[in-house]
This record gives sequence, C-alpha cells and structure tokens, in this order.
Amino acid sequence: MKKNKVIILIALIFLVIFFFISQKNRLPKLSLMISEEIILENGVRIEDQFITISTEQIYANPNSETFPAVVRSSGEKPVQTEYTGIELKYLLDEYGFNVKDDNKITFNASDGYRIILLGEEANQPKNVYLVYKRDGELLKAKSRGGKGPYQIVIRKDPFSQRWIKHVDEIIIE
Ligand SMILES: Nc1nc2c(c(=O)[nH]1)N[C@H]1C(S)=C(S)[C@@H](COP(=O)(O)O)O[C@H]1N2
Ligand SMILES: [Mo]
Repeated sequence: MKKNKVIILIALIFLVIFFFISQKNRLPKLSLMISEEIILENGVRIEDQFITISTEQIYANPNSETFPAVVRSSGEKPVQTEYTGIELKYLLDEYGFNVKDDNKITFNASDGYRIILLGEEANQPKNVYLVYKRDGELLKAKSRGGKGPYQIVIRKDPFSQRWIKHVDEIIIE
C-alpha cells in the first residue's frame, strides 16, 4: 500500500516537472489583427479579423527568403549577417490582406516595445521582413536570451531602432 503511494507521488512530481519544461520551451505565437473592414478575395466581409499563426506555419512558409544585412547593435561594430524571413506584404497577402500605402501597421513586442510603419514602407520591394533565422539559426525567444522568435528587419532603415525584436502582434488599420 505505502509503496504504491510513493510511486504515485514520484510520477506526479515528474509530471509537474515535465509540464514546466514544456511550457518554457513553447514558442510564442504570432497574432495578426486586421482591424479594418476588409473584403477577402472570395467576397467574404470581415471586421476585426484575428488570426493566430503558429511557429510551424512561419518556419514552413514557402515565401521565405535569405538576404544579407548589416547589424548595428548599440555600442558594437557593424556586423555583416544573413537573415531568413518572409517579406511582410507577402505574409499578409497569404492571410487575405493586401497592404495599401495608407494602412498603419503596428508591431507589438512581448517586452512592451512598439513600432508603427506605414503601408507605404511595407510595400517597397524587399524592404520589410518578418525574420526567424539569423545566419541559418532559428532566433531564440526572449526567455532564452534571444532576439526572437520573430524580429522585423527593415532593410532600407540602416538604424536598428525599428528592427523590433520579439514581435508577437501585428495590427493593421
Ligand atoms: N522588442 C524590442 N525591440 C527592440 C528594442 C527593444 O528594446 N525591444 N530596442 C531597439 C533598439 S533602440 C535597438 S538599437 C535595437 C538593438 O538591438 P540589439 O542590440 O539586440 O541588436 O533593437 C531595437 N528593437
Ligand atoms: Mo537603440
């Protein structure tokens, strides 16, 4: 009888440990919020559309590209690197949203950082990307000391203030 209780207790402890480890390794999802009345290609009309995109969907995105960039981190020398990501306008397009020049795009990060771009900037060819890899390695989440799992890279913007890290929400108005 007593032995059984001990076994159950040990199993429970393992379960709790396993639960916490799996929670810690879970990557944040990306939310897309389209807060404008839009009409999809199939004629469906939606208001305040809310879409959640999983990490798996981002990593497997067929529109992924790898491109070179120079990173200027504060207090360090510029570093030549390579990013892999999806051009923002193509990503939004996949979810039925065609960026217009006068759209306002707000990016929110898990640490409270926020930047706002105009649709115009996102529409410039090969300019605004949602990246998930740097030099071939997946960007780590903030909880694991990384800059990801997603970061916005604005190639035409040489200063990285607007290269928002840990993006978890994109709002289009
Ligand atoms: N989420 C988030 N992104 C951010 C910041 C921040 O504080 N939080 N700082 C910005 C600023 S001011 C700079 S200079 C760069 C710094 O990035 P790095 O030093 O990690 O390369 O990230 C930009 N993106
Ligand atoms: Mo900065």
